[in-house]
Amino acid sequence: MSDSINNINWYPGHMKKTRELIRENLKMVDLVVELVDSRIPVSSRNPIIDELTQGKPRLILLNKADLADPAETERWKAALLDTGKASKGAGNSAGVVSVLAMDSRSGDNLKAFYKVLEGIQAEVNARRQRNRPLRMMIVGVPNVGKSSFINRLAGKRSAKTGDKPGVTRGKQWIALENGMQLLDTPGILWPKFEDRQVGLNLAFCGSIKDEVMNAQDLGFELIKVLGTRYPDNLKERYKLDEVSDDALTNMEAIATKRGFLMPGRRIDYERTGRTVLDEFRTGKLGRITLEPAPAKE
Ligand SMILES: Nc1nc2c(ncn2[C@@H]2O[C@H](COP(=O)(O)OP(=O)(O)O)[C@@H](O)[C@H]2O)c(=O)[nH]1
Ligand SMILES: [Mg+2]
Repeated sequence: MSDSINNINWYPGHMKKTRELIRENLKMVDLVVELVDSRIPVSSRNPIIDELTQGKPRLILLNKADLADPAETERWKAALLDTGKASKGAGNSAGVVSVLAMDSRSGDNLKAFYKVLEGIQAEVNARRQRNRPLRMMIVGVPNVGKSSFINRLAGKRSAKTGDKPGVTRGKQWIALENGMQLLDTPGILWPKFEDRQVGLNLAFCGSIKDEVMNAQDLGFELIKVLGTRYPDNLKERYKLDEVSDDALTNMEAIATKRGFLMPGRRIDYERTGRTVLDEFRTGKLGRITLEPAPAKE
């Protein structure tokens, strides 16, 4: 289900257009649901999301939680809620109202999501003269799981509703099981490419094309991060006697254990890198969060 959008380069003109489109869509919704990758909650966030959604309550979903370290996800939930509250602007800016872990593949935690929505609906109703179903849109960078999540919500019960008065022509609303409405097209945001580590993190998670770096180098960079953050996972998965401070030593030990050798017993770095990347992405290396939650003050 990978998106062709991943091939898009985000030029300034492109960003401007996307920003305008999201602003237009924002006028029609009561709530923004921002999807983030639990394994890289910083790198998978758009830098201008706070500015873009100002004035709208926002719900952050730490998606792909099934692949992330549960203890880190708990810490991230608290940290993102704190910063979301701190980033509240002046006036009516609502900011982050809730942060939830989510697995869009299994639909795990969907109940909690609906429960939060109902709380927000009650607040919105209290402010309004006339009650009407909550409307929301989903935003996030490519590959974070927007389509998967929408499919989860839409399920079998879903019925696409046609144009409604006051709704821009051509916009489709998906009716959720509780009667609320979801804009069927998510807002696709760009990640912040300025930082090398952000680019690496997105590539580790398969969120940007592998061509940005060959598997040998990218795999090496991942082994470097894992050696510091999750040495036990490396040790266990590849039956290493010990994990070294030196990433190259670890890479060679993995290759040797797996028999990734070429004629003359030369190390096949390419295959080793590809294997570690693949086993990280599919969760075979365990539940891993690459970006640690900030320490509590
Ligand atoms: N393990 C896991 N994979 C997910 C989850 N959500 C999405 N994916 C996978 O991530 C990839 C990108 O998902 P997609 O919904 O196309 O992302 P989009 O670009 O934001 O629409 C697909 O291979 C999905 O199967 C999740 O919660 N857990
Ligand atoms: Mg999609």
